[in-house]
Amino acid sequence: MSEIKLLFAGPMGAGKTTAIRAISEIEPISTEVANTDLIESNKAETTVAMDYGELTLDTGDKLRLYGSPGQKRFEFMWPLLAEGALGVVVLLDNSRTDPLADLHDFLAAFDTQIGAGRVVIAVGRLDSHPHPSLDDYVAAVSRRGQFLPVVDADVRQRDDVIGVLEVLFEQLNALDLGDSPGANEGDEWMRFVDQARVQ
Ligand SMILES: Nc1nc2c(ncn2[C@@H]2O[C@H](COP(=O)(O)OP(=O)(O)OP(=O)(O)O)[C@@H](O)[C@H]2O)c(=O)[nH]1
Ligand SMILES: [Mg+2]
Repeated sequence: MSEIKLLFAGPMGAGKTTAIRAISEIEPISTEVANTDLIESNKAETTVAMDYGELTLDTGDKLRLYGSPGQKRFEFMWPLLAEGALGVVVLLDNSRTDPLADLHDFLAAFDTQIGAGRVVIAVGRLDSHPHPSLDDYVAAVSRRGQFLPVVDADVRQRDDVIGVLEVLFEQLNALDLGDSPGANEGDEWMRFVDQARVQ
């Protein structure tokens, strides 16, 4: 039995709180307050500290799901929340003003985790806002000399969020985890990926 920490990061309104709510088996702990920055994101509430949810696998292994606050003024919290995380999901929102600029901000913020192969990018609202395309994201990542998976997801859909975690775990499975957090969890990743597929 093991406990695995994952972090959902990304800009304001990308859907970190929504994604955790979609898959958590407990009522998520959230720190929402009224959103006063309606220009940045036109939604009623915003996270000011973190989200927390849990997902226990059939094996008994527990995923501890953390979500970061998206507002730039909370940027200092991103590395704190990423500490000890086995993997990071960066959620982007294609309807924002400049999603490729968001991409670069978050690639910079999670440079260490990307270098360690622990990051996946998930882009939302591609159906209503097809540009930039997933290929544009992949090209922007590779121009930086980085490599990581880029997928599309509707974070309101549980299956989509599970699908993003599958991609993350496939990526983690390919790593030689050495002495890092979750070093002995390779088998659990595979089991998780298998389970996730049959759900
Ligand atoms: N129409 C539409 N809405 C979406 C889609 N994906 C996410 N949303 C909505 O976008 C909003 C995302 O809000 P949150 O989950 O609070 O976003 P967040 O990333 O936690 O934002 P902060 O905590 O403020 O950083 C929710 O109202 C979702 O229902 C989509 O594909 N289409
Ligand atoms: Mg939030």
